[in-house]
Amino acid sequence: MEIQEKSQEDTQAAIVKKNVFSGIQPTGIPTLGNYLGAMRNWPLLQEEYHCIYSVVDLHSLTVRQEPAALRKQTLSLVALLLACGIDPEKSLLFIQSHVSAHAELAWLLNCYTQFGELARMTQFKDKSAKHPDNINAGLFCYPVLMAADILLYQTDLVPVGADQKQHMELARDVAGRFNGIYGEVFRIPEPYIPKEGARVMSLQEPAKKMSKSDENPNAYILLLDDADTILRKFRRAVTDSEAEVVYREGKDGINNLITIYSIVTGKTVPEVEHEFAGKGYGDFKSAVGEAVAEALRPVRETYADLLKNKDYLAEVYTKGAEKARAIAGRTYGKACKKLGLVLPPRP
Ligand code: ATP
Ligand code: LTN
Repeated sequence: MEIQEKSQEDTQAAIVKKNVFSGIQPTGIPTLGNYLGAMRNWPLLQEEYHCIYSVVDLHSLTVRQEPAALRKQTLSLVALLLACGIDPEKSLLFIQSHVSAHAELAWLLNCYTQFGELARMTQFKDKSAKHPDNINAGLFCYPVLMAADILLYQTDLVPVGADQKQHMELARDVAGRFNGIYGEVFRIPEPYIPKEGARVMSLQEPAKKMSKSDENPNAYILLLDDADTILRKFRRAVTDSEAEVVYREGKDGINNLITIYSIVTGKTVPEVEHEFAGKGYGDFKSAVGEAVAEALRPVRETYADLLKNKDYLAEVYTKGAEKARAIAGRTYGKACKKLGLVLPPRP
């Protein structure tokens, strides 16, 4: 009887288990911002949800990449995601270009997305300003490919940083529009943005988000920076002319450091303020640097081990893509059928 009840519970849990999808571009080594805003949360979700994570290499082509570097960064990111705690027995991990349905569905969705909607995207405006000599059609349609990524897996939740909110709104609008014409093809996804760390700021210009493409390397912490580099960058972090470690409007630099310290140590903001009451910024910056270096140490060490085992990495992303292809193919086939495309005969 007990066993029967337990198995019923398991079946119900399986039925209600929600789907999670997220992606990260192989455009370089991820920063502390990518980690605290997104990657750190991915392994935490894998017990409760069906999680699918992807290294979105097609997205990274919207900005010019050096082929050898892209290849290296893609494999390195697979290793880094595993080092952060993604367990391939629990989650799917794959490389976006290995599942052709992403590019295929993006084309269909392009035809249901308006020029005006894409022209409003702030990421498009920022990146066009940054690369005025390469404002390509892929950069413009980037959010549609992201919508395809998410919608292929009937995703409920998308763990991302706050900067992706506008793209999430677009994915929801396009899905709703398609469903409105053709019936329920796509599940409408929700963004899953952490309360803390959703927007980690630059260490040099704390009003700007921390970005791996910043020209000044002191502005960001990379996940693979060694302890000395991390300490040095935090010691150079821009703060203000006061000397009080308190979270208050107008103290962007200190607020950012308090947020980072609070996440990596698990202490609340008042606890952090109390710990550094009466101490100077120098002590505080060193403490933040040490805490971050310590938090990233296991990631760095596991990553180095994983990278030595290329066969294992290949096995993980090959199996991941096989499973992803099966799920994505179902949604893509359904969308094609609804649109009136003649489906090829089954092999
Ligand atoms: P790029 O700088 O190359 O344009 P990016 O770092 O903005 O890239 P991705 O690498 O695709 O973009 O980002 C992966 C995840 O990291 C996304 O969920 C994004 O929201 C999150 N993220 C990026 N920067 C930050 C930040 N400064 N703070 C918090 N989360 C961030
Ligand atoms: N645009 C995202 C990366 C991304 C993504 C996704 C995130 C591409 N496809 C699907 C979540 C779900 C970015 O962070 N720059």
